[in-house]
Amino acid sequence: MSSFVKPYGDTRDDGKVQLSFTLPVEWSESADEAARQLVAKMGFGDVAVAEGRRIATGFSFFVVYASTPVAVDVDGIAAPQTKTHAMSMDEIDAFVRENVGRKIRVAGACIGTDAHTVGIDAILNMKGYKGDYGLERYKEFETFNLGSQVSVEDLARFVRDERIDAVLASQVVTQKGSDITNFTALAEILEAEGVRENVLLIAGGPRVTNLLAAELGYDAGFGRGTLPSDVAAFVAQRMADRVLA
Ligand code: B12
Repeated sequence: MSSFVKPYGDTRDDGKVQLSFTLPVEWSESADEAARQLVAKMGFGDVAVAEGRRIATGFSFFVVYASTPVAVDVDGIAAPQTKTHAMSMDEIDAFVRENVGRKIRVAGACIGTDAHTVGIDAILNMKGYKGDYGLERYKEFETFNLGSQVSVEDLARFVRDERIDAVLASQVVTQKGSDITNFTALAEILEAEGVRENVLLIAGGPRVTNLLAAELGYDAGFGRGTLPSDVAAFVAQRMADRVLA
C-alpha cells in the first residue's frame, strides 16, 4: 500500500479540506466569489464557499471546502518525540532519589509579553492537569513558578543566582513570530551568562514541537496536551544522564 496520503472527506483520496479566513471586504455575493477565486488560486479544485458572512464593518469571514491535488509521503517523515516511557509520579521520585541523589531545581515562566499562564501552571502547579499532578507535588523537584511576562534577562538572572537545573519557558502567543524571537533570546542570554550548558532548556506551548525546539538549540519541546509527568520523566532521565556523564 502506498505511503502517500491525502486528506479525505467523502471518499478516500478525494483531497477534501476545510479552510477558514477573513477578507478585509464588506460581505456581498461578490465577496463570496472573491473567496472562491482566492482558494482556486491557491491550487485547490472543487472550491465551494460553505459560509460567508459579515463579521465587522468592512470585514467578512469565510468557510470554504476544496480539494487539494497534493499528497504527502508519511514514510519519509520523522519527528523525534520527547515523551519517553510513561512513569508515575512515585516512580519518577524514586528514580531521581536513586539516580540523581538530590532534588532537581526547576524554574518556569511565560516569557516576553506573553500572559498565558494556564499552560505553564498546568505543568507546575500542585494540582496539575487532566488528573496528572504538577511538578510542585513531586518530592524530588523544587519548583519556582515565576509567572507571566517575565523578561528573558530576569529569567536568566534567576537561573544563574538560584542554580536552576531545568528551565521551562512557555510561549502561547505566536503572533509575528514573537515566540521564536523570545525563545531565541532566552537561549542566547543563557549562553552569554555562561549557564547554558549547566541547564536543561525546555520550550513549551501549543505551537511548540520537539523538532522546532531542537532547531532553536533547546534540549526539548513540548506541545499541546502535554502532561506534567511527561516533563518530569524527561527532566529526571536527562538529569540522571548528566550525573553519569
Ligand atoms: C485563556 C486565554 C487568554 C487569557 C489568558 C489567561 C491566563 N492567565 O493564561 C487572556 C484573556 C488574558 C488572554 C489574552 C490574550 N490572548 Co489569549 N487565549 C486564551 C485561550 C482561550 C486559552 C489558552 C489556554 O489557557 N489553554 C489551555 C492550556 C492548558 O493549554 P496550553 O496553553 O496549550 O498549554 C499546554 C501545552 O501547550 C503545554 N505547555 C504550555 N506551555 C508550556 C511550557 C513548557 C515548558 C512545557 C513543558 C509545556 C507547556 O502544556 C500545557 C498542558 O498540556 C486561547 C485560545 C485557545 N482555545 O487555546 C487564546 C489565545 C492563545 N489568545 C490569543 C491572543 C491573540 C490573545 C491576546 C493577544 C488578545 C488581545 N488582542 O488582547 C491577549 C494576549 C495577552 C498577553 N499579553 O499574552 C490567541 C493567540 C494567537 C497566536 N497564536 O498568537 C489565541 C490562540 C486565541 C485566538 N485564536 O486568537 N488569552
